[in-house]
Amino acid sequence: MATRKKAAKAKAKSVAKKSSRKVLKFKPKRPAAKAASGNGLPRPSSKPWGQAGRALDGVKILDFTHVQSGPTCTQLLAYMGADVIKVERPGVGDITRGQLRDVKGQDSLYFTMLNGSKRSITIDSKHPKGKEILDRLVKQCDVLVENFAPGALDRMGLTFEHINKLNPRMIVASVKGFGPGPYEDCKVYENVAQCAGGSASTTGFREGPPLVTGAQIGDSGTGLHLALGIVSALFQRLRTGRGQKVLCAMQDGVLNLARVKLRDQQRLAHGPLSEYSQFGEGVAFGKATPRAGNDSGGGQPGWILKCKGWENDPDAYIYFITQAPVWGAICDLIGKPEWKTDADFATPPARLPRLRLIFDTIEQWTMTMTKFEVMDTCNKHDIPVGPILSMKEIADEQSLRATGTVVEVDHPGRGKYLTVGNPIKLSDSPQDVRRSPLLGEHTDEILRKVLGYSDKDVAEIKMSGAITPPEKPAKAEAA
Ligand code: CAO
Repeated sequence: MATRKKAAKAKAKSVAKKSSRKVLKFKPKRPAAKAASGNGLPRPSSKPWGQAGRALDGVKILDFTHVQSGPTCTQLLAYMGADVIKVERPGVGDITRGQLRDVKGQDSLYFTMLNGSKRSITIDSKHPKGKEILDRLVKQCDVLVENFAPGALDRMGLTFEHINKLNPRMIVASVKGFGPGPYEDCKVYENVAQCAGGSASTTGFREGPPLVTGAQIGDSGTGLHLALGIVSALFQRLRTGRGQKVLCAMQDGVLNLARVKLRDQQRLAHGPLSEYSQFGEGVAFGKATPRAGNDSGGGQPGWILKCKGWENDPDAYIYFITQAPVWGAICDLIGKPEWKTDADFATPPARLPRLRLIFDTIEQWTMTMTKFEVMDTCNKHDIPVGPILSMKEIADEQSLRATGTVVEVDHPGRGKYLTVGNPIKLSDSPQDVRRSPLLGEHTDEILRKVLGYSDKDVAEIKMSGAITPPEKPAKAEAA
């Protein structure tokens, strides 16, 4: 028995030796591999910061996304340097190309602002030749990202099993409205997710109906979560050598962003939420976390207050937080130094039932200045305030242009437009914010350069109808 074990061990050793010899025979093209340090990782690059490529250089994404949630994710990955190949239906493309159009006949801002830095290929995924091209793409890419309605990818024949068989390293990432459960088959849009994720019931004023927020926390928020899932799966793949499924449900993504309200739901079991204005106003709490208007979500009371010009400017407001450590400075600024020692105002618990009076008094002061003057004055005293910036002010803000958060790009059809660049800044990975592609702009290039099709193959593919819109039926001849 022992000798058999020994023999097996010796055999395994010789196989390992042989295979390692095999590996050694392979000559790396780039000297970087030679530079591996003792822990197997490459030595720190000697290139200047920002000149050693982008964070996701070399990662290929098969982008089957549409509308907003999925495209947000793949656009971020493209900004980080991934080669994002967007697959679109011939002749139609992502439905948002034509939605909310501002320039006749041109791709809408809805589309262009969510699909920058990508390449576009048109493929009919239900055409036999189209399926063949897609299989080739699956073999070539690292990640497939999709946000179709539940089951649509499977109906195209792209089940996880099929993909995994073709390319075991491929990561298959999906956005769906709901995770497994009673609603998993539902189609979901932004506001549905905001409602189902607990955001709407906790947004708005107590006396009014639930409100959705303008920030697209269901779509863009979930896309952002998905991007993190993909990068994590890519990192894990370095160890395991295999891909996996990544799923982000929009309901889950919204709930993750609304978690402080689930915190408050549990606190309710132990008494009223004393930092909510409702507490100070003596209004009883119900069974669920209520809407709290503009009350601050943290423990420090905060309200939105009018500033100079509010009568004509809908955005002449400032968010003002009465943070405890700067209470003395606030009292001095607003001309109420006596509140620093008055027992009714001196401590945070004493102030809670008097928030309306306090904020009304502060507002009398903020109304004497513009929101920017209030900000300048308060900043000197470390008082946390935030001007309510309109989208116009944001579009004109030069510091956002300087950091690449707002970027102007040029489009061959619609001219110059503003887009939101990468809000995540990496010190050694330059940003890659380019205009969105025209429908099918890179079909030829991808077929040849990524998938290796010859001239003859490409001609055949073009004839097959797999990458071109279906012919319009000939008009019936007049009887
Ligand atoms: N070639 C051929 N067919 C294609 C294709 C291509 N390149 N690309 C898409 N299609 C087909 C799909 O296969 C699907 O066909 P079947 O239903 O016959 O299998 C069809 O187009 C429609 O796909 P869909 O159901 O995803 O699109 P929809 O407009 O009906 O629904 C949406 C849109 C967003 C509600 C749904 O995709 C969804 O619930 N997605 C998940 C959640 C999500 O991301 N929501 C956020 C959207 S942003 O507000």
